[in-house]
Amino acid sequence: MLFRALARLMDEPEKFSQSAPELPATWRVPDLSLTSVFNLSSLDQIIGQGIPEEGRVRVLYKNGRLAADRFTLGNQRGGSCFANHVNPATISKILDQGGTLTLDRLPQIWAPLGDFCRRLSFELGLNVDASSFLTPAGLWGLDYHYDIASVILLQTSGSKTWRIHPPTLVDPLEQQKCGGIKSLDDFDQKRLREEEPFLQVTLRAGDALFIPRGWYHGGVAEDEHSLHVTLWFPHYTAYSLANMIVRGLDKRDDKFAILRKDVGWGLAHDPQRAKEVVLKSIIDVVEVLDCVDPNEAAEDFLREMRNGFIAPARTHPITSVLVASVDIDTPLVLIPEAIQGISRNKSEIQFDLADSKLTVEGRAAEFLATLWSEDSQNPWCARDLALDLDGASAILLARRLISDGLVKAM
Ligand SMILES: O=C(O)CCC(=O)C(=O)O
Ligand SMILES: [Fe+2]
Repeated sequence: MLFRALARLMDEPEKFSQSAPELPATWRVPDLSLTSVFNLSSLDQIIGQGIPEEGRVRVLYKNGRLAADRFTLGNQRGGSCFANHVNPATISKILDQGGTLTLDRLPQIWAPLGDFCRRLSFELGLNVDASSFLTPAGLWGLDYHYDIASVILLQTSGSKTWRIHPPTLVDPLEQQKCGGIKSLDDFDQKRLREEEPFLQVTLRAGDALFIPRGWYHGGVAEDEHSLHVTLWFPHYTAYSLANMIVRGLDKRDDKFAILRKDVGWGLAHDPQRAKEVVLKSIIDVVEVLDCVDPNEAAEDFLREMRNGFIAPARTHPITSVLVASVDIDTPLVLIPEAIQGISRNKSEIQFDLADSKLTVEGRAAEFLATLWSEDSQNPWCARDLALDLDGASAILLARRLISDGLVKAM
């Protein structure tokens, strides 16, 4: 695997790809151009366009999260079809008064970060998501909290000082999110106020900070604003896999029929019978679990996981179809990270994308599969696809690969 994205972020990408560090760590990124992958002018563009809020935009003001209708257009202008769009003028006012602005699921709306995270996901075999946090000078952003994913904070402009404390609950699960300092018990609140942090660090543009899942963190912007991108590295645990496997026990298969039987009425009045029923259910589940085909379960898992990956960038949906922009000799490159996996069926190859599948036949398919397995960025052209295809069909295929976001013209 070539660490084209990860090596921009850290010096030892291979080591990180094998297992994330167990302790918080901070470093300077080797490729400082990463600071422009998402910066203040990116935010200007996104907010200036008045994007739909869609649960993506969070505004934190005076220790609380503002309801979306406080900073969206509502019915003020343009009628209700723009009601959920962010009002840029309101965002300016709130920022001016000290609010923190957070954007989630950023790879879907900011192409340079989308490209970076798609590639990171490919290199790590893990769907990496990203958010941004903007805090005005001298202010706290979020309350102390922990995240349920390990994160890398990449400071892209300004600076923020972080205090990081060890977890109380090690390896928190999805449903064990932290609701901020007020949701913590007295012991943890006191600890965070009084104990020396494990790490205190001021991040400036080009600095990165790794925070393992479960570790408490809180940050205050220094004497200028602070903007950072948080890269989320999800965790898959035996618990989350078990959930998925148990969900799969609803298949219409006789082997699983026992689990569908009613366990009986009147249990609310009969604790002893309730106990017996629970015991029998445990025995039944264990027995049925024994019949689960691990290959099928692994396929379900991969399918579910791949659905969470960032879809290929479809940058030419119009011209790839309507304009003859590709001829037989136009230099093209594959975008390996647009493809999550491949499977073969006779002379067909199925390319699995995050959101769809593409089937290609014959020697053109073999040619593409080889490029993918070599993680190749070498240029080629439609002529290379014209092995058992005529030239016109090879060009059509190339155009389809471009519109599907697997290939780009150089
Ligand atoms: O910037 C902040 O205040 C919060 C950011 C944060 O918690 C994170 O990036 O995980
Ligand atoms: Fe966080």
